Amino acid sequence: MNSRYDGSTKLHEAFKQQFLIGAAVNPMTMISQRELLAYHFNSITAENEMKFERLHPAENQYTFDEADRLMGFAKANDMAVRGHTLVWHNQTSDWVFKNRSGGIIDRETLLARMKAHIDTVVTRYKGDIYAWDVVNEAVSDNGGELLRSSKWLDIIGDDFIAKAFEFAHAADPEALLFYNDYNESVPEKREKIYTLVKSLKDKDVPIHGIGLQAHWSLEHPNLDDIRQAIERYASLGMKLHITEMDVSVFRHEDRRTDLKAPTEEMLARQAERYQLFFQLFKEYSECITSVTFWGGADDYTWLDHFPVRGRKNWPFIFDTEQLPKQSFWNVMDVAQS
Ligand code: HAH
Repeated sequence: MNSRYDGSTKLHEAFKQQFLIGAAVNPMTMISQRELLAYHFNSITAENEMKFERLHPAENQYTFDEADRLMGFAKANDMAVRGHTLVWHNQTSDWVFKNRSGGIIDRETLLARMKAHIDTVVTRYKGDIYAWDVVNEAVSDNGGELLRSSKWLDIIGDDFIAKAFEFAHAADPEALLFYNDYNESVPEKREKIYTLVKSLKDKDVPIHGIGLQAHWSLEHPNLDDIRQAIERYASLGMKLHITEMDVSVFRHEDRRTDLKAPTEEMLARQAERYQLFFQLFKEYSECITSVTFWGGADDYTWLDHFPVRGRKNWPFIFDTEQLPKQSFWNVMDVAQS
């Protein structure tokens, strides 16, 4: 047993009465974080490998190799898989919206392409992917506008969202289908997400849950706004998944690039925040059934160099050596309290 993961309590076991504990993975971290992932997590999501552009780069070409490897990793380690994501305005191949001469296609053609994509992908992983982010980030961050402008919206119209859910449900009637978004706890956007999901529900669209991305930071959002978001979404009878959690050590406006490591103050505040978040998740574990981090440990995060080039971030509960931070111990305390 010369492993670092040698019998101490596993995070996912500590929360087995409440929710799954997930991590987003990619082909690199499935190797570099293999032991950590296998030990502490019982659910994974593809950070990028199941996005439209990766799976379906040309109309008659599907590329499933990396996604299949991820499914194999999950199976070998007895993990659940959340699918991410079927319909999104980003990381979607350009061909989808164009005809052979480069012009924009019509509604019926785009719906047929959407259906073909969803059918093929959802059917391939039927029975193995238990939940899908069917539509990602369709709600606008801007003022009065409900839906963000996108090619899906422009070409198909408002019902592109309902259609995506219907196609996914037809392909796998057992899969849990989610609407997933960020800034989910900001009151104005929360109300828009609520309005969208309510309208889907009122039309009997097969939607089962809301994904709260939870890209949070040391001060934002405040706990009360998160609580209100959970309550508001749960009031629609939706299951809730925390889908992409990370806690940036920088404020949104902070642009500094000089830090080589997080300060003690940042780590202490982060640990405090993680404790409060997990207390809240535990309190609402009737409706929250999965908590996924958007990575495994601080050695790799999409927040390195985003949104500030040349700046590293340390948003997780395991450090750059993949060892527990104070945040991890605080989360464990919540599980055992
Ligand atoms: C998420 N968007 C996406 O859902 C996920 O697929 C991606 O890997 C990372 C984050 C969050 C986001 C963004 O990409 C850009 C601006 C705001 C928020």
